[in-house]
Amino acid sequence: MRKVVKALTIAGSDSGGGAGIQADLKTFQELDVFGMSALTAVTAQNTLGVQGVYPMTVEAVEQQIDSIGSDLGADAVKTGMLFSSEIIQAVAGKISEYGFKNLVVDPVMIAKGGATLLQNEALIALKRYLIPLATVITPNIPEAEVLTGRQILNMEDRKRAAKMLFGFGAAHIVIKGGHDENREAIDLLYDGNEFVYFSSERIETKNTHGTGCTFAAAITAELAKGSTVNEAVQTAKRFIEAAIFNDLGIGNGHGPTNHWAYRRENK
Ligand code: PXL
Repeated sequence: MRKVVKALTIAGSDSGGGAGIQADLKTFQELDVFGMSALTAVTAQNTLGVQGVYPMTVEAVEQQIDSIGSDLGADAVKTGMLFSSEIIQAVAGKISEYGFKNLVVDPVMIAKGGATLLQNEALIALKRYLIPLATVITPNIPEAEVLTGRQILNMEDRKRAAKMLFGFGAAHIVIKGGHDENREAIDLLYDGNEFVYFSSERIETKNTHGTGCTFAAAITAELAKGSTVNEAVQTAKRFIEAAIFNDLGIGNGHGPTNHWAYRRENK
C-alpha cells in the first residue's frame, strides 16, 4: 500500500475559511497530504475583519497534540496563530516530546485588520522555545522587523535580518516579500550559508487574506513528502501565486485566496 503522508497544523480557526487551520487543511489536501489539526484559538472572522478571539486552554492544546502524537504521528508540523506565551511553551514542549520533524513556524502576529493574534509578551517565548526547533520560519517583513527589532528597508536589511533569525536557532529562514513595494515579490531563503531568491510578478488584488498561512502550509506539505526546503519553498511559491491570481471574489472585504487553483493548473 502507498504510504499516506500526514501533516499537523497547530493554529487558530478562521471561521471565514481563508486563513488559519482552514487554509492549512485545504492546502494539505490539495497537495495530497492528510491534514490534522490542534486548535489554539477560535476566531469569529470574515473578510471584513476579526469580530472575536477565543483562546483554548493550555490543557486543550496539549491534549490535542497528545492524541495525534500517541497514535497517528505526523511527517511535518506547522504552527500558526499561538496567541500566548503559555500556549507557545506547551506547543514547544509537545513537539520535543514527540520528536516531530519538519517544523514550519509561521510567526503570526496580527491579522490584516490589526487584531492581535499573538500577545506582545509572547514574543520572548516564541524566540526562546519555538524558533530553535524550527526547520523553517516564514516571517513577512513586518514580522521579521518585530522579531529582530530592526527596520527592514531594502534587501541588504533583509539579509541581515535573516542572519539574525538564523542566530535564534531556526535551520532555514524565509523572509517573504509580499509587504515590500517592488513590482516583483521576492522571497528570500537563507540556510546559514547561502541566500536563494524566489521571484514572482506582484499581483494587484485586495484578496490576499490567508496568503501567509497558505504559503507556510504548502511548505509543510512538501517537507512532509520528503522535499528539500529549497524545493518546498519553490512549490509553495507556485501554489500561492496560483491561489492569489485566481482569487474567488467572495465576501465584501479582503477575500480569501483560491486553494484549488494550483491543482487545476497542474492537472
Ligand atoms: O494570516 C494570519 C492568520 C492566522 N491564523 C488565523 C488568522 C489569521 C489572519 O487573519 O485569522 C486564525
